[in-house]
Amino acid sequence: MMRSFPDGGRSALIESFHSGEEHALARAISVVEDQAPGFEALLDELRPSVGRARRIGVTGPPGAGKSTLTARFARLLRNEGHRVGIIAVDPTSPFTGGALLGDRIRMAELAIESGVFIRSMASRGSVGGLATAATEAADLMDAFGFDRVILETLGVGQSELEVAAAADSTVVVLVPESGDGIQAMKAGLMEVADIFCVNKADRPGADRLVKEIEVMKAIRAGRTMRGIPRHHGRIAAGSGSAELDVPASDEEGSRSEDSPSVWEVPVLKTIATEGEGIDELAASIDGHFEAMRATGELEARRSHALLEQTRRILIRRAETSTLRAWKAVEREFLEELLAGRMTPYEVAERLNWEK
Ligand SMILES: Nc1nc2c(ncn2[C@@H]2O[C@H](COP(=O)(O)OP(=O)(O)O)[C@@H](O)[C@H]2O)c(=O)[nH]1
Ligand SMILES: [Mg+2]
Repeated sequence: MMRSFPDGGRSALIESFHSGEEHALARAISVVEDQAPGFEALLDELRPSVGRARRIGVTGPPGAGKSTLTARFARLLRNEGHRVGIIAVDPTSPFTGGALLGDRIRMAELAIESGVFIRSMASRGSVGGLATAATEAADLMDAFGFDRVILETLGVGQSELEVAAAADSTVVVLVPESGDGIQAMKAGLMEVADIFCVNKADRPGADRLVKEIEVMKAIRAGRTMRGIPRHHGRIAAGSGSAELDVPASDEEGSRSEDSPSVWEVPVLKTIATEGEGIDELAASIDGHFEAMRATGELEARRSHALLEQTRRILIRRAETSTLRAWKAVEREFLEELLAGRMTPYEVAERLNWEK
């Protein structure tokens, strides 16, 4: 165990964590991100301090202005006296290093100016999935005492979307020049949106995009009324978790279009670079949270997120131990496989440790 905590062991790390030393938070996130030996025990010990932060997901296509918007929003929260942590899931490939650098600089400026804690995470290569790792980083920030945690993630790909969907409130950022709200619908962004933000409203076509989104919302609402639940696709889509769905408090059959329990997803306009519309965005995020709290949706959502996280942890453990065991015997089977004396299925059957 000590091996993974060279600066004095887990209890020392936890001690400096609890006394509010940021380097301990950074270290804890690294331990968790690397899944270093003992990382689960660390999370487990900090667990009693988790659960106070509001989590806000910011997602959308690359270049939509998510980081710019996040930085503005974080500043506003700081001015209101909140302690803010940001997790930027940065999927930028080495081929687009420019954008990555831009992000880093903007974020670094924000960190220095306003004392916002920022952590960027790679989006690939983590066993157990991105959403698990990002949620664990958010748990650490929460336990550390940040009362607002923003998760910025690219709205492309299921695992990135899961990060945003695991938040209490999810803001979907779109821009006029991408032109196509249709694209958003295809990418599954409609399903995760609690608030739409049409950024770069200084560019032509913003009003048209707002209308497009409103139309798609209406189409979706129509579908919802015919019995397709609004939130069931939210986290579960593609993750095979339908069987673990908690009973939804918002069963579609029991609510009507004008019921106060239905959150009307707003479509806001912002110019992030100018800071325009940020107050409205912040008010809307607060409004969403209060509405969820009032209707019991918050509890339902967090219960769902907890089950999802538990399921993912289970799968990660199975994957980790299977891979470790496989690595140990891989060579034994290599020849059999290559010579065609065994099929991959026979190998799998032989190695079925669960039996
Ligand atoms: N004209 C205009 N440019 C913006 C606005 N918001 C962001 N940008 C620019 O769009 C580019 C991408 O922004 P960034 O925040 O990195 O987008 P992200 O990839 O979604 O995080 C940057 O050059 C920003 O300065 C806006 O409201 N109007
Ligand atoms: Mg960004």
